[in-house]
Amino acid sequence: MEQIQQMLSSKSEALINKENNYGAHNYHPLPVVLEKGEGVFVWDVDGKKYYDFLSAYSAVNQGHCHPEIVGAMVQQAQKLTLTSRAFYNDQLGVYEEYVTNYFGFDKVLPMNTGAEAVETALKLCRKWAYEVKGIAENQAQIIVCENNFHGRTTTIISFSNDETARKSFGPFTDGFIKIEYDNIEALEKALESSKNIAGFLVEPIQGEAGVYVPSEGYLAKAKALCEKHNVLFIADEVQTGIARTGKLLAVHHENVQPDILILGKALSGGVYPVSAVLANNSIMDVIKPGQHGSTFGGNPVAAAVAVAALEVIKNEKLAENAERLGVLLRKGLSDIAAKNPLVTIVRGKGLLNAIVIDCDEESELAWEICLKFRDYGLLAKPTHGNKIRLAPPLVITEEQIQDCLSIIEKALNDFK
Ligand code: IF1
Repeated sequence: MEQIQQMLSSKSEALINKENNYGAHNYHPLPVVLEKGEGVFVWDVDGKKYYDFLSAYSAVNQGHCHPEIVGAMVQQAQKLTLTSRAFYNDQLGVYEEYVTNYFGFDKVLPMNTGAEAVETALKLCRKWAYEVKGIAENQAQIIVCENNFHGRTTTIISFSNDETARKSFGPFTDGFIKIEYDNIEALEKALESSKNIAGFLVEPIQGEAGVYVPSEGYLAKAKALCEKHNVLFIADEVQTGIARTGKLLAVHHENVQPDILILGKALSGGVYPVSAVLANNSIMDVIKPGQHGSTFGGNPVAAAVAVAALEVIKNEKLAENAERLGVLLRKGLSDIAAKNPLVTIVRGKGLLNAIVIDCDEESELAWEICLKFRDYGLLAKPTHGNKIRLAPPLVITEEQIQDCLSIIEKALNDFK
């Protein structure tokens, strides 16, 4: 730690100290203080330039400060920022039409953060279960997966099995059944175990678990089983959605259309908190005035920003770019792994990838490697101790990927 501190400028150190002194200690950031971003790059307060291989946990898919998205935000912010949903505004309907056509659903319910959208989906699912499926009040069960990550609210952590995220935050919310991820038999058994199953909530790729890609066919089979049991298939695409994995949605790799789709993060290109829940009328129409909402959800800035962010995805063919460059990145990482025993596994889809470092989850090694990446001009962060997520903005070029592979190889060689 001493050595790391030495390398920081006094400017960085002063800013880090402010966060330490005046901010709650709910994070342990990599020691780098950023002040500017453009495309795949960010700059620290001393002017040093880095490749961003975290992309704000996949929120900045369109690249930092995309001029069209920022432009839409500035323009709208100068005209009208917030009306609340007590009144109509001239942006929301336009966005709602656009986003529902874009993803192929009848309706959207706009929220702000990913966790709020997950909460919304859970409430929607339960209400559908009571009012359409006919489950007795308060009896609905929702199936979730082990090692899930869906956010930080009290209900969401109720079905997490990350003890760090749960400890001393109870009592928790009932009504969830946890099964093994990527285990279709476990899902079938759970679906058959009770008449009170309302939904199955799943991440198409588990992000927090270290970019765990399920077996081919898992999502399609899971969707078919849900259909058979009249259970809603709820896809949390907050992290995997919006071109990150090489398709517009990760479920599209298996031609699945979820009953409820949850989006966040890149829905705004990372410039503003925008999240959404999409569903068809038979589900969404159970929500009536006054039953759910948010002061900021569906505000005109969010609406304008989201339309611009989704246009960029299409216009710049970012799903195709993620698909093509993802293959290249994993090939390069596998070549590095073949020469360096420190990297035991390379996995991912599109530009959502991870390497697993040959050490246990308590080891500091992956953290040290990320500090070395930083020194060489690339920012990434360990997850679950020994995995490093590698997820650059989707606007990255082939040449830049090669450059980054050289940085990664050089940094890893320092630990050989
Ligand atoms: C943190 C991980 C990423 C998500 C999925 C909902 C949400 C998230 C699939 C909630 C949020 C975040 C939040 C961030 C860390 C992060 C994360 F490492 F935990 F898994 F992205 F990789 N569903 N993911 O991944 O969205 O309320 O945050 O907008 O520090 O909590 P949110």
